[in-house]
Amino acid sequence: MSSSNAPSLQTADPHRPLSHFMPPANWMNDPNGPIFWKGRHHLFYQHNPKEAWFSGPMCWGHAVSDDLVNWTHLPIALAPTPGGPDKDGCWTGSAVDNNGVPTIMYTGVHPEVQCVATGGDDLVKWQKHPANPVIAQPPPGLDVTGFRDPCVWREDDAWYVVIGSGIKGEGGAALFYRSPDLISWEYLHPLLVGQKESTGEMWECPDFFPLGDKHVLLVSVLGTTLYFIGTYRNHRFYPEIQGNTDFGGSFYAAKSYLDGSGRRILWGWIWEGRNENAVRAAGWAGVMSFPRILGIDGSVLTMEPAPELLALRGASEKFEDFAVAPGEMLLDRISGDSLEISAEIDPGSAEEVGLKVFCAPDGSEETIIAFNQAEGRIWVNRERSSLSPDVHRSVNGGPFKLNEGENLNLRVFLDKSVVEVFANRRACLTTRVYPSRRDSVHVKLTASGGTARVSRLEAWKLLPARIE
Ligand code: DQQ
Repeated sequence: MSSSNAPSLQTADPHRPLSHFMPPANWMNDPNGPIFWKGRHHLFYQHNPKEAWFSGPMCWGHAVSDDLVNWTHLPIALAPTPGGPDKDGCWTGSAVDNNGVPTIMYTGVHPEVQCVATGGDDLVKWQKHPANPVIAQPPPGLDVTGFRDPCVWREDDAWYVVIGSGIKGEGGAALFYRSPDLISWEYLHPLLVGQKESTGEMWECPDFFPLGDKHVLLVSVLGTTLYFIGTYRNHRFYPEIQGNTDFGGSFYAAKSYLDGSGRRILWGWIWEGRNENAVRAAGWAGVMSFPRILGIDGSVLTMEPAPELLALRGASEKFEDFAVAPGEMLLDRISGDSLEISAEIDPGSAEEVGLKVFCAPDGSEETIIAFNQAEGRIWVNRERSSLSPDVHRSVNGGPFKLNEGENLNLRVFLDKSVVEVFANRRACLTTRVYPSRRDSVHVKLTASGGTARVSRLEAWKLLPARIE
């Protein structure tokens, strides 16, 4: 089956990203079952191939890459089977290597049940298992808020899965099962149950994996992907630390996998930030984040853009060792709506330092990335990012502190309507902005309450990826 109704790439659209992965057209949401298979990265994703909206039954779109940057679209991997347990959609799940047999476990709707499909060696054609649904209902006796998004892995003795769920009145939950063969499943217990007041009542897209000598559980809830770092022992998870993978308010349903060199790579869905009419008029929706390499540093989940992204660096400009006095400073040698900016800033006596991007010459549009050292907070402000009435306006951020003597290290990627910020490897902010003016391309630095010092600031044109 191929992606139907796909117009040509809309490169004339000023807001359509050119360096991030997206389907040729129409709707995309969660990354699904990323897998490193026979030396190549396969990315599946929730896709409505018929419309630029979450309105039709979901399929698994599919693409493959040799380098995490350039992608080849492949035919749709899974589509609903009329009358089958996935008749209303093939929702999120995982892909694993079952002794040489590529196997997907995913959620069929409605109701939410778990299904299995096996693939050929090229991962292009998939057969749904005759035993579907392999898990036909939530564990008896549990009053759940949902039952979806299986995350599957192999341990020495068996296959294991956690399924996104929640206990009504109590909190989100990751329900834990074991199987000898990926088909017959035995419920064990919840791997973790949250408290609805702080971490919501329905955990979507759980992702559970070892990292260093710890284990990490990701859950997507309340518009963000949270992480828990802890210890996994005797099939029980003991969380020790909780954090947020992204403070920008536009990064969701994050899902990871191991590549051939043992790197844990994370993808997330960057959703749109404008109204349905504007999205439908554009004809596309949803962008895949840049791949992040995960690590643990002390008590913190570290996230860095994959080094492969250096291939997207074009012509550059560099500034070294200068002061930013209170007020704002135009960086007149840098401009564009496709840029990577890397800056090392000593906030010095400044209470707040900021980087403004997508600035109009008259200041009528701007997007602000700012850090306030007194408040210990970092955020992205898109309240004045666009003069268009169709866009979402918000300030999104979270707690962030520098260690004694540490500078603020920012890596910022601008790709038309995507802003992805990496701060000191331990905080990320992803957002969407849709400047209405073609000349909203300027970059400024700001300081308030004192003077900051930039030891290095470099900017590169962000080159388009080859996605075809
Ligand atoms: N999206 C999927 C669900 C998942 C949600 C459906 C998260 O499986 O819970 O497209 O964005």
